[in-house]
Amino acid sequence: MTATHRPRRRLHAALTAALAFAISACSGDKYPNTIFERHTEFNREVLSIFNTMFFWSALVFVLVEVALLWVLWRYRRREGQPEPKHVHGHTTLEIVWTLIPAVILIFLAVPTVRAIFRTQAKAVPNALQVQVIGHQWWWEFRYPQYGVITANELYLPIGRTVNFELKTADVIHSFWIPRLGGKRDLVSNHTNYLWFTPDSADETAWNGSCNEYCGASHANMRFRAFTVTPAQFEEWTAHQKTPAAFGAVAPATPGQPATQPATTQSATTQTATTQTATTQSTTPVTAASFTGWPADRMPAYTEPTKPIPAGISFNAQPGDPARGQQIYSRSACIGCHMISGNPMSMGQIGPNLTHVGSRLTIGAGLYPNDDQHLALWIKNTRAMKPGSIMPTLGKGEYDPILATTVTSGLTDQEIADIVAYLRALK
Ligand code: HEC
Ligand SMILES: [Cu+2]
Repeated sequence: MTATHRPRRRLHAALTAALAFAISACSGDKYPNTIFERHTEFNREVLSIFNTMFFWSALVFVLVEVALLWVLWRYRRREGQPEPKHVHGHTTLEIVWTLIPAVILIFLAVPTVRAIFRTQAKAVPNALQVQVIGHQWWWEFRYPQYGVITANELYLPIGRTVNFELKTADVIHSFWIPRLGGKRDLVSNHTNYLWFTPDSADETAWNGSCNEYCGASHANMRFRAFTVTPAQFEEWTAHQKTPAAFGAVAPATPGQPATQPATTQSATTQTATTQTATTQSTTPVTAASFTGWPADRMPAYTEPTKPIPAGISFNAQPGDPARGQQIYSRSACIGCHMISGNPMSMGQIGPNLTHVGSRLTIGAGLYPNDDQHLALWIKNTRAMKPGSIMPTLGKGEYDPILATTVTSGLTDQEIADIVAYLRALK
């Protein structure tokens, strides 16, 4: 007897251990995308619906299993017993077991539907408005009350209700920050709403992602959300509103052409402070103000982990930002990207690059924003991110979508200069 039962006992022990592991997965920073948290009224509500569902499902499970076991035991086969009477159908029983699940479903549906309506109803009047626009395969965030447009990095003040207006520029996407709230779809030709208040959140970074399959780089359509203090948020928006931090040009006054950027100045003489002083920004940024989440305070779970694809390399001297600005301003970039303060760069197709140097990631959270990744990104975007709308621009690189080699593209040195320019756009 013992010999045949031991394997089964081991199986039970293994299953119990697996279950314990699965349950322990429900909490803590080790599971950075858990939904079992209570940082906003939205995820408190989701958690309470989850608990309600879990309670009713567990109850049904236990009752059904007990009834099953009882029937198995009570009506087990006995020696010398006559064959049992065959029956078919029992109207009362069937009505009862149809009604009970229906009642249970009502118990589940009412709080669920109520939560859906509540979270997409009008938010409180002083809520922070954020327009979220999904693009293949990146996120645009607009703060209309502050005149700020940015991409892939969302800043939220702790304690203030944020009202998201969810739209898409192309196909259906879905917005989700698992530990704060969502997910809700971005539907073509339709606006969805969602609001929540990060009222018990720390100052930290959170992962966000697209959760509705949207094409080749759906899995590469991520973002980061940062919850910051209200004071930091005000500083951040004030900084984001200013024109580019490098080589900005005063907007043309009627009848007068825009002044030319100081591209002849050597990069080394252009310190950040003189640049800030020469731009026409209305809100000068002091060195002490908060201009973005510090890279050294990124929690490990928000660090990009994607390795650089094989077969792409880069070799150049350190770039010059002033030369980079000139090359950028006469390249295809300006047709797709906006840099406020650079009147050549008015494109609307790709992410706004006005303060790209202050972002911690590029390519919708895919890679860290450093010289090497930025250079490789510009050199062969489509190798770095499959399907990308941004074309491969490096001379001699193979563009996998056009299936041709780029002959009149940018050299590594030109790319290094552009990188120096973009990195200076803090
Ligand atoms: C045809 C339009 C197009 C052109 C031309 C183009 N880009 Fe892009 N760019 C995009 C799009 C679209 C994205 C977003 C790609 C993604 O993440 O899927 C992007 C992303 C980027 C990013 C990453 C931004 C971020 O925050 O993630 C940088 C940097 C960038 N482009 C720089 C350049 C430079 C420099 C040039 C010129 C040498 C250029 N782009 C030319 C469309 C374009
Ligand atoms: Cu998407």
